[in-house]
Amino acid sequence: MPVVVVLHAGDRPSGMSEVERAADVRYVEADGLGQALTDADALLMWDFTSRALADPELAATAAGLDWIHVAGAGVDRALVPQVVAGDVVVTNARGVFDAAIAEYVLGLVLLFAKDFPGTLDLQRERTWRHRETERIGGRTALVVGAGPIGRRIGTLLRAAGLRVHMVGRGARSADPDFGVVSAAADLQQYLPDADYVVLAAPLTPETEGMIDAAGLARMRTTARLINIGRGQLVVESDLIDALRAGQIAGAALDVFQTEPLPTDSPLWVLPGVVVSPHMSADFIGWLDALAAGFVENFRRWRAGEPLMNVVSKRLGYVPTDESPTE
Ligand code: OXD
Repeated sequence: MPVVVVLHAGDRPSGMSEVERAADVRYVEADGLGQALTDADALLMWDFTSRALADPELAATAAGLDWIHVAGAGVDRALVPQVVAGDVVVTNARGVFDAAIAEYVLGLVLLFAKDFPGTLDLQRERTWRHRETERIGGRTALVVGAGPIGRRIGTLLRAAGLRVHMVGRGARSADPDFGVVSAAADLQQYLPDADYVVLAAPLTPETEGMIDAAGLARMRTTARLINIGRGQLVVESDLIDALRAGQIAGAALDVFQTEPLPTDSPLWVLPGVVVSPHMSADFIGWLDALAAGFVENFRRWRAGEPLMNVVSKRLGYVPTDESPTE
């Protein structure tokens, strides 16, 4: 029987009976990972936020496995140098989250434009204060990340009347859904045109810190930044400075450099900032959907069939027809 290690943070996946019948499944938290992995064949990173593989010894063992499945979209925690260099195949949960995240982002755009937080504050005070609110129709959203999540965000925002400018790894002029997709290398030049800058890119060496003081200075003073990708896409201290200086109007942040966001972070209380606890993807039923994706991939792995959602370890995400590799 193959040995499958499930790394979790206290909440085991359900719906694993098929896997348990066909494999020796070891459920462990980070402190038990080293021992569990010694003779293992596969690892399910059910806790996709775990930094356990930052440990070089564990990373070397993981690199010698046959397969690592990450129960999440972002694989940045799994792609440590040893894993990238090794032969181990890495897969993820691509596709599970696209619609939920897109809905969440549309909600944030509406929250800002229609000032729902202001309405709730006034309601709490029993104050009747009429205000005018912004239209979203005709506003421009710059969506950074042209993978399935970014594309679904772009599609939904466009359906809601926004003008959408997509930015991906490489530029292209004949994208089937968006026509033009611009290159992330030219991001700085597009920032001044955007009312909403939405970060939906994977965290890779190329995207880390892509929004810094220089980029924030190029954004409109009325613009809002929405980050549902990874905290490290933004230089958080630069963002705090920009918000304090009124260089941008606000930010909706679902991800942070340190999670949970420390209680003394100024982001909790800065005006115009919406803080949420890394939940944009987590629709009711997401855990079952994640487990089902793993079980299907396990079936394929046992049957020697091609796995779903194989990550390019060089790129840091699953390439698709619409996300060119160059
Ligand atoms: C993910 C996430 O990567 O939810 O899946 O951030």
